[in-house]
Amino acid sequence: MPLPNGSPGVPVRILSKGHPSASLAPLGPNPKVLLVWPKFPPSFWGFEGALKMMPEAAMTPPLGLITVAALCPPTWTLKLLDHAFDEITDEDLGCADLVMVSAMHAQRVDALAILRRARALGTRTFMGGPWASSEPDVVRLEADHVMVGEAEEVFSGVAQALEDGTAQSMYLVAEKPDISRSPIPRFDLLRKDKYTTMPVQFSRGCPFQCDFCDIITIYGRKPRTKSPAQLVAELDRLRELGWRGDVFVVDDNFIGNRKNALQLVRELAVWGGAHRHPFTYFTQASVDLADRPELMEAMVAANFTFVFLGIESPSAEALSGSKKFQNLRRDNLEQVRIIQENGLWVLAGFIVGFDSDDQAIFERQREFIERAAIAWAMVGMLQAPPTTPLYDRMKAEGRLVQESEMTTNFSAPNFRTTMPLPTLLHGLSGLLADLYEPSAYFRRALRSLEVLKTKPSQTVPDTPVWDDLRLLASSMWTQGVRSGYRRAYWGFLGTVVRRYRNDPVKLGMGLRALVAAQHFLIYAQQVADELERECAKVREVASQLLPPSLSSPEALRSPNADSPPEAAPRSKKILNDRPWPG
Ligand code: B12
Ligand code: SF4
Repeated sequence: MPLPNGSPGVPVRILSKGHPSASLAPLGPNPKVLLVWPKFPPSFWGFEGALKMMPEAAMTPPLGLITVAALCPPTWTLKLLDHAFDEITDEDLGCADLVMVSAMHAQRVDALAILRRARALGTRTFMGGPWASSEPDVVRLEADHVMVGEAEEVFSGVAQALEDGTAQSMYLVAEKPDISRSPIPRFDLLRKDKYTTMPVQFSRGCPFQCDFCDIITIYGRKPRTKSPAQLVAELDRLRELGWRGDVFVVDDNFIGNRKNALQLVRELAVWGGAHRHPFTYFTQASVDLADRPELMEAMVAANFTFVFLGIESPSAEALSGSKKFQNLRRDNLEQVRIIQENGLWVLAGFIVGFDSDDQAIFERQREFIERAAIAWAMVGMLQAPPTTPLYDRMKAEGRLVQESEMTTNFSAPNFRTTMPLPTLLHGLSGLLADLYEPSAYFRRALRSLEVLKTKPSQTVPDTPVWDDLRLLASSMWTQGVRSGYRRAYWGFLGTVVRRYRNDPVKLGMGLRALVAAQHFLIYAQQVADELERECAKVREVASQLLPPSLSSPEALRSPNADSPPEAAPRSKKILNDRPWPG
């Protein structure tokens, strides 16, 4: 059913499913609205270990929620709570007229707990964000209203319906909005001292078609961008609010629309020059960034310092099998090197568990990562997120083993893999342990600085020296005195200071790698141990269910052995019922 969208002249369709929530009273024109961002479990990109040494409590705030906040009528009273550091009391939930929750899948345990608490206290709930968009049928059981899709062009109509008491239980936003009409997010609602990084978004969507990716099913394959002036206005707002330092351009693929990205970074360079470069930027991009010298040069001129690449695999079979064709056009190692030589420090994501992977993949990944000198390499398991072509294929092949259980990219896959599960768990465990063995990590980090060719235009924003000194002191105590890797720590610190004291950008990157070690080294080890424990359990369950010839360690270890068809899925349930290491 089409609903008024409140943006005159813009025909955006909302398909409403379910029932009008008639039993729920109108909110009236002045509701008190609580915006909640649930907790994450510890994760690779959560930097929990490093955060313990800092006054900040989280990396990045919830951009989706503060964007929705900017779409709320001005007569609504808004309060934002980030459960990473804010307590959420019954009073907060009970006194609100509406609790609006945003979450990605990884936050679902806490998101559900918050929705249930609010409901028990008689408060209305509304859920949106990437998880609601990918699994609305799970979310709708717990929330009074659910939005699937992006809010920009429809939210004023929905807000009106909430005020009037005619709001629906489910909104499916049929079209992707034109984000050049997106308002400036309500950065003012954030406790900025609690975050290390501020997010802005220039584009949504990605032109590629990797079969495991739900970006394209949630945000579409046609990248939509804001105008450069719009993004500059967001940066102006952040600057006025006193922010200095890191800004994460959270685009799915910053170069999805290269022409607009180039136009933006040229304007950012001018804007930065006029304001003594208050920010340093980082973003996510596809590896073909290496083929765009003009774009890399302009990004560096605008003060971009690092970039996350989705490399995924050194195996051509894995890349073509997953339709990641853009990574097959050239040698990815060479592309990484070009990007590093153009002044951008590279971090990247890698995946194991593709159908074509065999036991050799772990060593191939390790070798690639070492040769590419990628200090922060996230090697995770392939997962089949709902809505993706991979999910549909696994379902059609009868290989899905659970609907919605994985918590991180290190959880066992949610489908039956061709490689026996114990081999996969054990192989990833070994790979993580090798990559994040302290001397291997620091050696790689040092090489990543050696290959990086910083440019004179890159600068380090003026942040209070006192903050940096305090962090260094805390790092020296925690990592340099109390950690088990203190020798590698001091060796790295000494070399970085000696070599790069006259190159503030490299020095800064080196210190980031140093502090991040407290997260990556510990977290990777915990995950590696957990994977081994899971592996042992899978073998144990298999040995109870299978004849000895199929459940012997050799049979389960060998990629050529018949995989134990029943054992893997049944043991999966045990695996994911358990919390991840913290
Ligand atoms: C930045 C980012 C991160 C950052 C910061 C997270 C943060 N604090 O926001 C970091 C790097 C930490 C991160 C990590 C991860 N991320 Co992430 N991340 C993103 C990214 C690129 C941008 C998020 C963002 O700010 N978007 C901009 C806002 C404006 O968009 P939005 O949130 O969708 O909001 C709109 C609508 O959804 C809606 N809406 C949102 N909330 C609400 C609420 C209500 C009530 C309503 C009505 C509407 C509504 O309106 C908004 C405006 O249109 C997204 C991709 C994307 N395009 O969103 C992935 C994404 C959210 N991440 C994803 C994943 C999987 C992860 C990881 C699990 C990856 C991993 N390998 O470990 C980790 C988990 C994090 C953890 N600590 O455990 C997935 C989530 C999939 C899902 N279905 O839930 C996404 C979609 C990317 C992907 N497909 O891979 N991530
Ligand atoms: S390049 Fe990245 S964002 Fe684009 S479809 Fe592939 S995995 Fe998704």
